[in-house]
Amino acid sequence: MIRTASKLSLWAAAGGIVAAGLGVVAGELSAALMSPSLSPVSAVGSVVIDGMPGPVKDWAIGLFGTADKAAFLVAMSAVIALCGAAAGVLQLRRPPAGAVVIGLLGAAGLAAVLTRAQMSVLSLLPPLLAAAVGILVLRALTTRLGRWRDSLPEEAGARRRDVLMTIGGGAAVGVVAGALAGGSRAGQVNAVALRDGVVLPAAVTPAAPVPAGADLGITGLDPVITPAADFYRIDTALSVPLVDAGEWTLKVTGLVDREVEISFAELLAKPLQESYVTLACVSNEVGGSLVGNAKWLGWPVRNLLAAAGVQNGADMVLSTSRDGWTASTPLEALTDNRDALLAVGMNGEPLPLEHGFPVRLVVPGLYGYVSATKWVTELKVTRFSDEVAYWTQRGWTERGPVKLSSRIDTPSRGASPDAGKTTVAGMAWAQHTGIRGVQVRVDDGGWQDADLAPAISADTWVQWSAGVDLSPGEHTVTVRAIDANGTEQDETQRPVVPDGATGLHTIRVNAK
Ligand SMILES: Nc1nc2c(c(=O)[nH]1)N[C@H]1C(S)=C(S)[C@@H](COP(=O)(O)O)O[C@H]1N2
Ligand SMILES: [Mo]
Repeated sequence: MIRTASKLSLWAAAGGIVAAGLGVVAGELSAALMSPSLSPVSAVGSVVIDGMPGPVKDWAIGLFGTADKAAFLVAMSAVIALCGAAAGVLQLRRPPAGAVVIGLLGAAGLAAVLTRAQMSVLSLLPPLLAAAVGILVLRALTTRLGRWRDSLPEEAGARRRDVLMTIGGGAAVGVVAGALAGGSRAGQVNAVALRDGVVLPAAVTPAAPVPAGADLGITGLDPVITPAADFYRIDTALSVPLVDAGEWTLKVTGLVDREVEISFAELLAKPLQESYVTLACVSNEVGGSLVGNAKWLGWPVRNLLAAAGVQNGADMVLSTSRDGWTASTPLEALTDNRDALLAVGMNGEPLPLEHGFPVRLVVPGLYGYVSATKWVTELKVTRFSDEVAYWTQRGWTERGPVKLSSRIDTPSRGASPDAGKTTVAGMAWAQHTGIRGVQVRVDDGGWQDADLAPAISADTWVQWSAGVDLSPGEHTVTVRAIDANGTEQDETQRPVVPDGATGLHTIRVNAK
């Protein structure tokens, strides 16, 4: 007889994983139907993300880049599977300890849902359902395992098949229902369809045409206008907030003469304008790719603020997203002549869902974490001394002007270009100031001027290229930028925390 305790424990662990998995799937599937904007898993994930110490999150973003969410979900699945395995073993040995573990998982889901901005009565049911399904399946499985353990030799085979069928069947149901949950979330949420139905009006004030030659067309160099599909994505939203544009409104509250509220249709009816603005993330390392340039269509925020009547004493606007995330933007940056936009369009299309559909903020010259609120629903006029935004609570500075920066795109790091004349090219940016010059240096040689492509505007990055002479062997190539005021890029190496990295981008190449 091989019905040893350890073998039974393995089966119990497998059964526990299936039970936990079915519970999760039940929760997600019911959430997809009842509360698409908030599921138990996304709620727990958001709580963990919000509570993560800044450096850990920073490390994760640095390590996984924009795949941070996928990596996080894998880690979460592993934790749930471990809890499930433990629940299975416990339930077999000391019932109802396993059921209690599953119940606690459900309670964690419920508690997490309760903390979220999108919470509704309907969003409370899925975690309860998840726990109920998990516990029922766990009990059914351990009952069968117990029968197998206690069976007479002649019925052991049948009992064993019973266990196998239940675990296998449960796993199959889980996979199918899981796929359904994923599919129904995508299918049923009308934000996708609604976005397809949005027709943006033409800009009353179109962007000035992109100057000829703004894109040097060099292989390996990022395009000067970033396609939306390639645009970096950074946010704390584990699942993209799906906002119905027909129901969306933006409220202006706080230190204003009168609160105002604007709908999407009303916003589209305003005289919209278009401009190219380069967005950058404060977490971008020197030489990194968390920066992109797009043509944004929108209405200047200052018009909406003027309609509300900003009161004296205010110096900040706290913008809030549908999912509760906040940014603190200096009032001045939203009201001065830089044309901070309530953006509805990106590169001629409605905003992609993951870039803030239906409306986001775009403020030239400021890092995204203090300005670029996606899925924006409220602008609260306030003071820096009264309100603290999401990332400032986690150690980042309350104001985040973009730092003068430059990057080498080609040759790529560690490349082996042909010795002799080699083209080096990259990007440089100093949003809302503009770039005056870019210089490159080979090894410890002198600085050599690069050729600048014509800039689209002072709010966008510029491409540059330079021909350098490389003798055969190892070399470093370094770039620095000079902004329109004549300020040279800061050479001191500083980390991204608390207000953006500094230092020069250097690549190592081996000329052949
Ligand atoms: N709602 C919401 N908006 C957000 C964020 C977020 O986490 N949630 N992240 C900000 C940060 S840190 C950056 S860098 C930009 C990135 O915008 P993108 O994803 O469209 O490139 O969005 C900003 N807007
Ligand atoms: Mo960011």
